[in-house]
Amino acid sequence: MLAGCSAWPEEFAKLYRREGCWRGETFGSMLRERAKVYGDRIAIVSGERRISYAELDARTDRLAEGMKRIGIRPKDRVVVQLPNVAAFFEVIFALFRIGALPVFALPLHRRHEISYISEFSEAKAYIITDREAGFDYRELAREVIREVPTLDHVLVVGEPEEFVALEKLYMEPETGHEADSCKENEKAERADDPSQLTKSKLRSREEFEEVGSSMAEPRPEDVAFLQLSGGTTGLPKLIPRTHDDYIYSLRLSAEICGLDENSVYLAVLPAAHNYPLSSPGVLGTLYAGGRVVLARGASPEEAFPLMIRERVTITALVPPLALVWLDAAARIKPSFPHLQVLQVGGAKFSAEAASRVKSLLGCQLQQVFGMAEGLVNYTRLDDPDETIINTQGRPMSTWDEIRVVDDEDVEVKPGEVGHLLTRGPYTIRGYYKAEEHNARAFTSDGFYRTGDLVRIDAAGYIVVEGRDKDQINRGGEKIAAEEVENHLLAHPGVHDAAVVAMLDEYLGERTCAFIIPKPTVDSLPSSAQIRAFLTDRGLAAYKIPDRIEFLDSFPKTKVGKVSKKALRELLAEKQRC
Ligand code: OOB
Repeated sequence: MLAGCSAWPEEFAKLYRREGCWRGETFGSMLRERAKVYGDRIAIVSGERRISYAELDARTDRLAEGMKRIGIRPKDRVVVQLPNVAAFFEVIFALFRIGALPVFALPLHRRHEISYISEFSEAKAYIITDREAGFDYRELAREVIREVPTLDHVLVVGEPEEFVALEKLYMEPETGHEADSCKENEKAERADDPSQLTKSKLRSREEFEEVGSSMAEPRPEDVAFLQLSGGTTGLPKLIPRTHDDYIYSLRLSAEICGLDENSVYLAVLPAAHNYPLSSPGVLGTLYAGGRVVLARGASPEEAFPLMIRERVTITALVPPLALVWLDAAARIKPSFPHLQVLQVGGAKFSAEAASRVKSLLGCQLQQVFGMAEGLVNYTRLDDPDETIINTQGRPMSTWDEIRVVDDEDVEVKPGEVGHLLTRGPYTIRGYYKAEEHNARAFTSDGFYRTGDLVRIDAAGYIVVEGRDKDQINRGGEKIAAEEVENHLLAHPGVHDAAVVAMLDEYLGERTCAFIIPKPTVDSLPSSAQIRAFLTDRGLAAYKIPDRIEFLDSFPKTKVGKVSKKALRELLAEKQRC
């Protein structure tokens, strides 16, 4: 296994293989197999582009060759920050084929997050799009490469400016000819001289073939990629997922969601999130031989026509988006004759909203309670309405082990609320290079402490009751309070800072920062100044506090720690006024 990752103990690995959870597949072989079976059938629809399985497979191969030519090797880390475009999947499958590891960044991440994960993972390359949603990622790349010495390459989907166009890597090295039959997505300018591809890294064909042939195929037990954790600490944590464990999770997800080659999955959430990637998401749909439709925006105006045109059968939303869709559906009464399942997850979906899904959208609701660390729970499609509306589902695998415990790690009585611990065939045994944190985040026998407070009903279904982790769940986007607090503390006018969740009708939660100003500072910094300061530090916009309150001191717990509970109560009082 990759250095810095925790493998499953051998007896568990044996068990998961014996029980058929881990079947020895890799993502590279999975796509090859699907291309053999489904050849000309469409795998991905992105705007006007329709890419067949065979084409996806062939383009992935060419891209993998191009990446090897510029020096991407097995186990190299490559930060991928792309919106929902077809290149996202060509890139990750190419990296999987090489045995290099995508490190998934979210489109909303900015200098602080990208520099940190690039540096921490010692990434060799950073793959971006040129512009998206009014933001120029090349400008971000310019800042990031100044801070991260390991980054040899910036590859750009679209107009590369001084960087390298990803499209050039699909070309044959000697001729400079594009080896691609799907030309409409290519940019006009192409290098006649392939040595233009990168300043120094392009190898001759001989050298490349020699290096290429010495590269071992990735193995199923190898780490396939690193994903970002929602985080509870000052610095984001990276989650290593293996081919074996991740493919198991998406195979099972596809089964539970009834996917087959006639399924059409609409991806409206950013595909780098674990939920739209694998629950069953894009990868589960490809596993089942279905069709993935990529949406650039999630609004009903964009998504509804696409649902009808592409005969979408399943899609996945976070609760705030589901509310917007339900309101729009109540207004315009659309008809989605093909839609079978609407998944809602990532944050708690209210029973009230859940009960409106079937009548307004004409499909079954499926609640999804999962985490990038592994465990995913689903309500089943044939569950009674009451279960679907009031619970967050049950674990997808019979090999998922669940414990609900009190503060002393003793199991609570059935039906009582406690901390959810879990281990299983697709739940990690440790974060990447985080030994100290792992000792706290996992029990000594390998259970992951999810930080969620849950109860389990008589039928074994989980109801999420709250959270004991220091995190804000802002409509599905996770924010580690400590990370934002550390940035606030760097402000010269801030003496102390505490970030808490603030209840919000639409997003479920927003963030509020309580600040004690430095007594030595003449004038109090304004909320706007503090926000601008955080933005300047390169923090993603969704982490910037929605509300800022100034206090002279913080309420304390009996042991002298800042009482976030008291701060939340204070906030609720202020909200009532
Ligand atoms: C998903 O993954 P993450 O890693 O962004 O966030 C995980 C956390 C959970 O520990 C829980 O606190 C919260 O998000 N959460 C929910 C929930 N789904 C996730 N809380 C209440 N109700 C739900 N339905 O969010 C994720 C990963 C895979 C599938 C679905 C969601």
